[in-house]
Amino acid sequence: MAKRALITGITGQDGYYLAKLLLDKGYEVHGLVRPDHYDVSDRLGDITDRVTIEHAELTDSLTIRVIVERLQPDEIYNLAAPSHVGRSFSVPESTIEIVGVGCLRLLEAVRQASPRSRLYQAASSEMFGRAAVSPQNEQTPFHPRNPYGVAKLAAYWAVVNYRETYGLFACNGITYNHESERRGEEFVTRKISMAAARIALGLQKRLTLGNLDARRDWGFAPEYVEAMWLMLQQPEPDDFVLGTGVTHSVRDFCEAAFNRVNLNYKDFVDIDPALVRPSEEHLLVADPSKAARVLGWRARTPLRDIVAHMVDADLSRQRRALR
Ligand code: G4F
Repeated sequence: MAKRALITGITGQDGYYLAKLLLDKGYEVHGLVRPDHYDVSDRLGDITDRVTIEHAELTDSLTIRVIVERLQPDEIYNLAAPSHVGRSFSVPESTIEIVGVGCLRLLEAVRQASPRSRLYQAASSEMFGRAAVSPQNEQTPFHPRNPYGVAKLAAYWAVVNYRETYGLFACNGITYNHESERRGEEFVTRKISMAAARIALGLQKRLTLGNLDARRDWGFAPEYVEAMWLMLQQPEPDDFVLGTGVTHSVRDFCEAAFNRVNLNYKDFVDIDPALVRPSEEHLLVADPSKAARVLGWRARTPLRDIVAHMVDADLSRQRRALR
């Protein structure tokens, strides 16, 4: 019989790639989306008709429990979150409510109604925040520096507690930044790839950014969902750091993106101090050796190829819109 998976946040970047991966493996895939989100075809594209949509807010424990009880999923992937770190400073309470308590609601639903379901929680490198050491691994102490990181840490500990207290098969994937042509335009990589494409086509004149010296450990999103799946196939539940182990600056990303369209970023980029975050960390880089050793997983695509993939996709999209 086909395995059944429930993905929260299926309309996001990772939700799409994970759903595609699971469908290709023969899973029956259900996706949880907000009740007001009826037409998901703009987000799910070619896989829209292959997934079943379930409607619930992550703030609605009753409906979540009913869905989990009815589906009895083999695997649950909790990817839903307001994932913009900068924005979480203006909405700290709802960030904790959806990310932190939302995860707890799912764990409770599993504990009460479907205890053999395996659960993956999308944890984040933002939990390390002011990291004492670099690179970070599964033993590195946490010190989140923004509401998003605090909320992800609450969810992380809820997962660990339900695993240790109730014996649930629940795992945290502590992911560093992972990008693709499906990344939201509010994130810096997509903002840059889109701007490079639009400027090359004469559709935009300038690009305004914050801190060009901020460094990130950027990987390729389709590879990260493979690790999520692998984590739930192990004999024992565990937590894993998922990243490339290499950092680049926002400036490096800009340079590569504009080079791709034969332009120099220096001629087009403006800096707006308002886009610089209240507390920025510069040391976040993964030590993904445990994932390599236990899961056999490695990030494979170098940044220049990720940039090329994103800029080329945005060029094609913009050209199609012009026709
Ligand atoms: O693309 P970003 O907004 O991603 P950020 O904050 O690192 O968060 C992403 O990765 C985390 C780790 O996986 C996730 F937990 C989180 O959900 C999200 O997926 O910003 C990257 C860097 C930051 O240092 C930011 O200050 O780019 C810098 N930056 C510079 N100018 C900018 C801009 N970021 C944005 N969004 N927009 C700018 O104009």
